[in-house]
Parts: sequence; C-alpha cells; structure tokens
Amino acid sequence: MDLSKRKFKEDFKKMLTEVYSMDISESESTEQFFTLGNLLRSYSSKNWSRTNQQYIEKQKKQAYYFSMEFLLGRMLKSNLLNLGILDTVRNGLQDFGIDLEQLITIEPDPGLGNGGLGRLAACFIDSMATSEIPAHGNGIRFKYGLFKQKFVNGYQVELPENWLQNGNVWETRKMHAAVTVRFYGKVWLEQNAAGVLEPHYSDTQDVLAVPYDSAVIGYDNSTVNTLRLWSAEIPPKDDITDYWSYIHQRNQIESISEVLYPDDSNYEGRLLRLKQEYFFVSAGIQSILRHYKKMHLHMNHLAEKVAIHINDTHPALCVPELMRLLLDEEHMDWDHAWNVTVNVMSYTNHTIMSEALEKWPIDMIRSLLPRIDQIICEIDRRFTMKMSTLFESALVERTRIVEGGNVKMAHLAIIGSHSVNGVAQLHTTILKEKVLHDFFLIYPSKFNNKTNGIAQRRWLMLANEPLRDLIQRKIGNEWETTPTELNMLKAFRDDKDTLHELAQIKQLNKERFAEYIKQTMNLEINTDAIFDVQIKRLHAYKRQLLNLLHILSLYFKIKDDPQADIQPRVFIFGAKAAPSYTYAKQIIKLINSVADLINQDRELENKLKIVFVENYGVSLAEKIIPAADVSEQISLASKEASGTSNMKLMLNGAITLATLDGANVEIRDRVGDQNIMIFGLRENEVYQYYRDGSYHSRNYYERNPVLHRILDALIDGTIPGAEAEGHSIFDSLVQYGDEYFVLRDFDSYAAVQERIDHLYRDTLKWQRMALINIAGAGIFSSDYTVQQYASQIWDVSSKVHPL
Ligand code: 26W
Repeated sequence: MDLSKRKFKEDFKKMLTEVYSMDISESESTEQFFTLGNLLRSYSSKNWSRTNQQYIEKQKKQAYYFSMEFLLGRMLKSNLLNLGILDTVRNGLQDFGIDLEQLITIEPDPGLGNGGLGRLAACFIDSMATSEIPAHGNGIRFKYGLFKQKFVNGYQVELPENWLQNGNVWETRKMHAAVTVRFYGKVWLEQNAAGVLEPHYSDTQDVLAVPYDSAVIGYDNSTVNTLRLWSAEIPPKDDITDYWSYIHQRNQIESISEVLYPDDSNYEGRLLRLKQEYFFVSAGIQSILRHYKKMHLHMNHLAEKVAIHINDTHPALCVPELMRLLLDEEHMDWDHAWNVTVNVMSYTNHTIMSEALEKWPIDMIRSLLPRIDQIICEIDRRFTMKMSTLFESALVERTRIVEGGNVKMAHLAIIGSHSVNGVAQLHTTILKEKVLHDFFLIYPSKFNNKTNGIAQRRWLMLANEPLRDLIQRKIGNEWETTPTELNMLKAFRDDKDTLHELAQIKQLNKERFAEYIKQTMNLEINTDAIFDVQIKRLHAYKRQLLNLLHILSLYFKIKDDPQADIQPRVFIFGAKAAPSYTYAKQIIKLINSVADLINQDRELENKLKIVFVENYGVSLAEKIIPAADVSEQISLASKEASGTSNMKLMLNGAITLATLDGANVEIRDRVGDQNIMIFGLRENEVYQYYRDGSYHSRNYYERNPVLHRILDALIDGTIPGAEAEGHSIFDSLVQYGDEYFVLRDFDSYAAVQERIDHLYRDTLKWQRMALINIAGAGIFSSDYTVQQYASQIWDVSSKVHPL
C-alpha cells in the first residue's frame, strides 16, 4: 500500500488518542503496540472485505485448510512487511523515539501448534494469500497454546501459556456467524411426509461455536484471506433453573477450546481431544455450507465451489460430517452425497510413526457423536462390500475403517478423499510402498506428493534482514515473489567479495545471538566457534541423542589432550518434549547435565559449549536460524516425513548435516553432494534390518572403544546430576536394542562431523557452500507448495503458475 511517513505519523497519533486518549509522551510500549495493531487492521480492512466480495461476485471456488494447529508466530512485523510499509513505519516510529524492534516483543507469540505440522499450516496461509489463492484457514482458538517450557534443575517443567491475557489485536469476534455443534444424545430416523428418512435428536448437549477471524494479508498484493478460529461457548439460555449446574455445564463446554494437546506424533485416545476434533470440523463445514448457499447453487455442485483440506487425520471427521449435512439437512441421497464428499475432500499424511496414528474407540464415538457413528459404519459397510468383489478379503480387512472396535482415522480420510499426499518424495514413496501400500493398490491415482515448503518472507526477509539486503544488492528483489530466482546468486559462487560479505553477515548474526544468550542465560559463547544447531521437538527418532554422544566424544578428546586440534563449537539445542513422554524428558535432563559439566569446565572455555534454550518456539527460531553454521537433520532414515527446519536453515546459509531422510534427500539433489554432509543408514538399509532382525546394538558398545567410553560415561558418574537418566538411556541403547540405530550410525556421524571441523577452517570454501545452499533454497518456498496444492488438488485459481 502507499503510505507516506507523514501520513503514518498522523494516523498513529490519531489512533492513540482515539483508543487510549493519550499522546505519545504519555504512552508506553503496550499502548503503542495495540495502537499500531489497530492501525494495521484499519489499513487492511478495505482489501479484506473487497477480497471476500470478489470471491462472492465471481463465484470463485475456495479452498478451506482444516488444521487443528496454526503455529503463527508474532504477526506485527509480518503484517507490516506484507503491507509493504515496514520501513515507513519503522522510520515514523523512530521519529517518535519508539523502537520497532522493542515494540515487537510486546506481542505474545501465539503457540497454537506443536511443531512442524502447525508451522506448515501458518506458512501455507501466508503463501496462499501471497499467491492470490482463494483459500482460508479453519481451526480452534485455543485459550492456552503449547505449554511454556522452563528448566528447573535441568528438568523440563510445563507452565500454562496464556497468550490471550491482554487480548489479541488481530482477531474479530463474529457473533452473527456462530453455529451450533451437537454432542451426545440420542438419534433416530423417521420418515417425513414426503417419505424421506429424517434424523431426530433428543437430549443432546449443544455447544455454540463462535468464530474469531483474522486477516491473512498477501505480500505486495491486495488479497486478504481469512483465518477462522472457533471458540466454544455455552448457548444463550433464558431459563436457568439450576445456577450451579449451569456454571458446571459452561465450564465443561468452554473446556473444548481451552487448551492445545501438547503431543506431537503421539496419539492418546482422550475424549476431550475427540470433542475438539468434531467441534472445529462441524463448525467449519456448517459455516462453509451457509456461505455456499448464498450462491443459490444446488448441493450437487458443491465440489465445483468448495475444496476442503484435511491436515493430518485430526480433522478426518470432515468426511462423515459433510455426509451428515448433505444427507440430513440437504436431503441428498447417499450416492450423490458420497460423490460430492469425495470430490470436496483431500488429505495430507504427515507421519509414518505408528504411535501417531489416530484410532478412536467406536464406543466413544457412538456415545459422543451418535449420528456420526451411524454414518461412519455405513461408509465402512459400503466400502467393504464394494471392495470384497474386487480384492482379497485379507486386504479388505486391513483397509476397512472400523476394525477391532476402533475407527481408524487415516482410513476414513483416505477413503473419503480424492487425493492423498505425503510431504516429501521419500515420504510419499514410503507411503505408497509400505505404510499405505494396501490403499495404493486400491486407489493408485489418489496418491501424490507435495513436498513441504517454508515462507521465505518470515524466514529470510524478516528473520535475516542483513542477508536480505545483500541478496537484494546482488540480484534485485524478483526472488521475493519468485523464489527460484535465488538461483541467480550462483553467479557469485567464486566472487570473493560476496563470499566475504556473507561471512560478515553470519558473524553479525552470531554476535547478535550471543548477546541475546548473554542477556537471557548469562552464558558467554565464542562467536568464532561453529554454531551447530538442532532445533525441533524432542523425539527419539529425531536422535538428539546421537548429537549428544558426539559432543561427549569431543569432550573426551579435549580432556585427553587439551592441545587437540579441534575447531571450537557451540552446540545449540531447542526442543520441547510432550509432558507424558518420559524418555524424551530424560534426554532433556541428560543434555542439560552434560551442558553443566562442559560449560563450567575452564579447560573447555572457548572450545566447547552447549546452549539449550528454554521454551523453543517460532520467535526463538527467528533468532537462532540466521546465526547457524551447521543444521542438524539427523533422524533415522525413513522416520522424518519431511522436516522444515532443514529448509529454513539452508535458506539462511547453514550447511546441512543429514541422513537421507524426508526432504533432506531433495535438498541434496538441489545442492549436490559437495554442498551437504550426508551420513548414516539409508532408508532401504533400515528396512533390511527390520526384515532380518540383525541389528544388535550391544555389539557396537562392546566392539567400539570410543562408543564404549562415551556410553560408560552415562552410568559411571562422569555426568553429575543425571545418574538415573543416564542409566535409563544407557539401557535403551545397549540393553533394549536401540530402536533408532543411534549406535549403528555413530561412526558415520562422527566422521562427517570431523570433515565439517576441517571444512569450516577454509572460510571461502565454507561460504561458497553456504551461498549455493541459499541459492538452491528457492524451490522450497511454500509459495510453490501451495500453488501445487491449488492446481493439482483443489482446482482453485492462483496468480503465479507452478513450476
Ligand atoms: C494425535 C497425535 C499427533 C499429533 C501431531 C499425531 C501427529 C501429529 C503431527 C502429524 C506430527 C507432525 O507435526 N509431523 C511433522 O509434520 C511436518 C510437516 O509436514 C513434517 O515436516 C515433519 O517431518 C513431521 O514430523
């Protein structure tokens, strides 16, 4: 938008007076932040309503991205950037003596997600608006986001994250768009006068779903889409007979949108979670149908105007819920309703970890959602009947929805969708050949790949302004909307000045990060050291342990020979563990104890440090990633569906140290073997071990003296404070078979780490690798990913054409 500094300053002063009756000298950061937020709302409001109007007038097909999680991060700077007024506002505020960077910290970081899946949804809505795709987000307005993590004596402690405490400037409560969601009760079918079966309900518990809408502002265009998050409330009543039972009921209902479940890739069959899933699914679909009806088209044509995307299985109830509405409210017959439903729905799988696969006890569904239960059973009946004529019965048994007293949500999503995609090439291949092979036999054409992506606006333009400036000076700014243009940077691969500038920028970012660590953790870190970063959820398959064992090997090397020729390193960790995931929490404690041991040892001063940041999340990622030299992507091959921090770190010039897992494979294809550090078992080797059962981790302990010594350190008192954790982790690796092949991959990992040690000493060579990584990262922009979803899955329009 066009905005002069003079106009902005006027607007800002006026808004401050209107909202707070204050002038600038009296105001504090909080008032200034809310004023700026309100001003941005007013700047985008015209385009927001215009965008919606245009969608209606042109009868545009629209896509709705249903996701339990949207891990947005702070929105102030992102909105300023996308409106094109970041510099104007920064300068204008400066004239008032207000520092934008300080103001930004006033905004709470809404942690409405666990990790990769939630952050992906946030990158997607940014990219959809930027690519002018008519698509919106649909989710839950959790009162409490993912817990705040504290370390107490090295242990993770969880605290509530009350992000709404001071209100959320970006949202608008839309009371007129509220809908009712029904739980429990009895349902029966009766013929009406026209002879059609109609469902009747009694004794239901009704919940009012109230939407809160936020603007999703496109970058450098006039598209403003909507993120709609639902809040659960008690429906208004005018005859309250029992006050206390009313209060009790209200609390019970409000608990539905109270808190995000803190589990990542771990399914727990909690009733409240099932309520949450149905709640936002039912509210979202009802609201979509309401909107559709304004176009006065027949429900048979729904799939021509509406696409619904199921982000992992959490919203899989979309399938029976749309069926319910089409059958019961719109009186369609089963076959037409089913045809419409399958054409509307599409589904993304985000994990092959079997413990993540949702299956709900059918009895639980029957009592909570009686009508949905009937519809699921009917879908299952028709599926098994039809498939039995085409496939062997064992296959039909393995693929049916209701089995062993459980409803398998992935099966429901696959059967009810026209498209099923994985999130990286390798992941999709594993789905087709292994995890979902049975379904691939039945529905080969449903399967497709959409490799994940990241929003380069947040992860480069905002997080790393010095790098953005350098790129702009070298190749202009076409890449901002056509990210593969970053390729042009390759022309500078042998340009010493450019490489030196790159090195300087990295150094600056490292110093900034070091300063932050000094301030927040009172820890000094050597900025000449290699900053070696592993930031992601704590999970055994991601193998933070492998990293830690290697750190211990360096520790012994230096202790044995203080003159050892080792490049100084700072190992940076950021990770939350699910509160119920004991093993992951033990690993956190162990890392913290090793950090204490190493960080307090004067002999290791400036050579080795461990920084385990508390409460890792989007805002911390924005500080760490620009400062990273090495990106640790070391999951056991086949286990990480894609990974997305790998892409963010690459885009910021870190060198990837990786197994050939998830999107790492595609990163390697992009930059070539010389510019990435690959190690470890390949996916086929892992499966070979599974087949022949020939991995015996104890042999590695017994036969490898380096490993032997490191593992002994876990149990012989070398690491004070973590005796119990050390023993339990030792046992998991040596005694109980080392499920994720940590010991098997150790040598290969240590060997590439040593190569990194040497490579880093040649600054020009290192920066050349960094440059090639930055140049190759464009293809991993979520702009391309969503453009592919738009054209290949949703069949909705977009501005930029896919690759
Ligand atoms: C019901 C418990 C539960 C909770 C969350 C099961 C599964 C999940 C998510 C699917 C876990 C997740 O976030 N998966 C990650 O998704 C990212 C985005 O596609 C990928 O980059 C990561 O590799 C994958 O682990």
